[in-house]
Amino acid sequence: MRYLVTSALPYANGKLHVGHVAGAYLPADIFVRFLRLKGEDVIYICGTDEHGTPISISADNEGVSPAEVVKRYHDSILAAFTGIGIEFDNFSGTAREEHYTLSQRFFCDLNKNGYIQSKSTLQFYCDHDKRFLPDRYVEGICPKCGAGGARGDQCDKCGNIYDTTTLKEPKCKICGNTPIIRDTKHWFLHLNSFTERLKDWISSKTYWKENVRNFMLNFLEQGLIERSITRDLSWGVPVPLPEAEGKVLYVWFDAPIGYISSTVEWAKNLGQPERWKDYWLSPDTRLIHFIGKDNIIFHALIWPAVLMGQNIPYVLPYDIPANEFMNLEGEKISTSKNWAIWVDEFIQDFDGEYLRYYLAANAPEKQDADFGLKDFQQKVNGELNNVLGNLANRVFAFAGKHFEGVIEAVELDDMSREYWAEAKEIFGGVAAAYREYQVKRNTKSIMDIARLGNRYFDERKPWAAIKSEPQHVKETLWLCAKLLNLVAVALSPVLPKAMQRLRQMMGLPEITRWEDANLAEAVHLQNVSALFCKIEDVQIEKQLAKLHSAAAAAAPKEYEPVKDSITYEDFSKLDLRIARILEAAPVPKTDKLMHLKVDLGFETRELVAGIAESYKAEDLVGKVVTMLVNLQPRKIRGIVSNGMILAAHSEGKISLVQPEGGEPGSTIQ
Ligand code: B3M
Ligand code: ZN
Repeated sequence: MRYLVTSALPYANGKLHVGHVAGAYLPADIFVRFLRLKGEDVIYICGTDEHGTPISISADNEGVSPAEVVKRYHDSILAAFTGIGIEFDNFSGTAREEHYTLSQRFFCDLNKNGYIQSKSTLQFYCDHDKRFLPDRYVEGICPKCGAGGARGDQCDKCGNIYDTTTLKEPKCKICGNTPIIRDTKHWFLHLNSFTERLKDWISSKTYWKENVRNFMLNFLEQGLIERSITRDLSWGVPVPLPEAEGKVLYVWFDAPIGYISSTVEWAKNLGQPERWKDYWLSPDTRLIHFIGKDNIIFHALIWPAVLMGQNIPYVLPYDIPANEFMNLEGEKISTSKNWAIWVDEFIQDFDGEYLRYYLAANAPEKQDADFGLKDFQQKVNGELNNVLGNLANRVFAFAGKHFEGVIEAVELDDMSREYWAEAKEIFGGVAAAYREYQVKRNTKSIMDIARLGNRYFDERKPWAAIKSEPQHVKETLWLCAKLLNLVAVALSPVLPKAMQRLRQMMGLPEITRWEDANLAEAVHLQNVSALFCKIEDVQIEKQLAKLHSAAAAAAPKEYEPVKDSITYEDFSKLDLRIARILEAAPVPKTDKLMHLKVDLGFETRELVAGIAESYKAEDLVGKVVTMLVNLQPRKIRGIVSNGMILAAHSEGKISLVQPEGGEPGSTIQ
């Protein structure tokens, strides 16, 4: 038997936050590490999801190519994973050539087998930008719940899907104009053809998590509708049909194929290009997709249907452990509101393994969980430090002081044997729970072993027995060493680095097998140091302040609160000059922005000003205006804007501040 483990492909459109890690990545990484210890054949595959409209919208806004956005976030996401010890066998991306070819093959197979039909549909079209506006390119008011920010055919607020033509007050995301509705041809996956097969297949998955299995069975009961799998976009996998020029595959169609293309890439890099088949085409494989609950339909229904419709007998998912969400300080994590803890920043301030521990101990397995910074501190200090760190510390210190760091393997007395039996029983449950993805339960059980160790040490009072009963003390230390080693192995999937260090301090080799938990020979302590450090209150206060100020900075501003008055010194930092406009041209695809070239006397400069709604380009040329010249240059829509023109704003109208006299370059004070 082989295991092929995947985690949802993160969109290459933003940084990684703790909610992502808790849902789809850490649980998978822990599972894979456990299987490896058990000697199972397992590969862990992932990559970035590099298509979809949010990516092309970001690229448009920044004036760069989608490939550039994708590359930046791919690298940032991978670095964050590495920083918290999430190790894939391969981390690819869906904009790679291999992925395009494979996705097109998937489409062709479904098409040949009669599972795809084309038909003409109504879509929003922007007459100003001369393009269709799929998915997030249009925003309006949800016809079902009245929430703003609803997409063309789906509202994120209420989760409803509706007919595009019913969206209220639609606006083009690029230019803000009201789009029109136009006819366009699209290709649809005929999901209903798979209903019976899906029903049988899902019904047989009695071991699936309730939330996934029942949700899917209910969904199937309601009847499956066809799903559009193409879009009018330029960024994506081109639809491989001559009559589909200018159309690409829908991001959710090609994304799961990324699991396969990433495995193909893995095999190639390994120098064994056929190796991927051992996993994807063998009925012996257990394909396990770790995802967040918002991705269930795609993985448990549409993706299996797509696989069933292929000419090649791909394996179907064996299990889909979907996790619930992780909130932050009682509120939903939101990237747009900047209410998130970003992994790359957090691990600058705290050990990445502390984050792993907290997310494991507080995993959103059966219900939504909450990330609380004080709770994080409490778990690190109260459990890692006070329970496990304390046990290691007192045992090592005692053995160092009285036995020169050597803990002999001795015969255990009855009392010690009872403790050992209790610990072994907990340990036995840990292996079974890892197989069932119960990480939260396991961190608790393993801490219970350490707690038991502390209780035992207290009860045995080696400090009182050292003179009179040295054998008793040796037994105590030996059982404590065995318990510490048990914990090291059991907790190593969660805290690979710290547990490896614990073993090193005990003079033991790297943990490679689950059986390493059975300590049989004497321990020679070496390079003993504290296993964990406590988190101070000030660190948490700083973190909370950072979180709130980042969210406040992202919040829309209704009005500017009165600022403190500034000094003359502050004012004198502003280098204000007279400038004459030499050239003006509206920035394409925007309503507000004007690209200007100005004469400053000492040089000519270019800048972007938000005045296009109030001034025509031809009326601007020759105007003498006031300008802030020592502002840091900023890229706006791909143009480097080097300064700022002053203007009065009143009731939506912008009026340039024009001096009565003065030559270009004259200072203004
Ligand atoms: N990128 C959605 C998400 O991050 C999506 C997962 C794809 S898995 C094939 O929620
Ligand atoms: Zn538009």
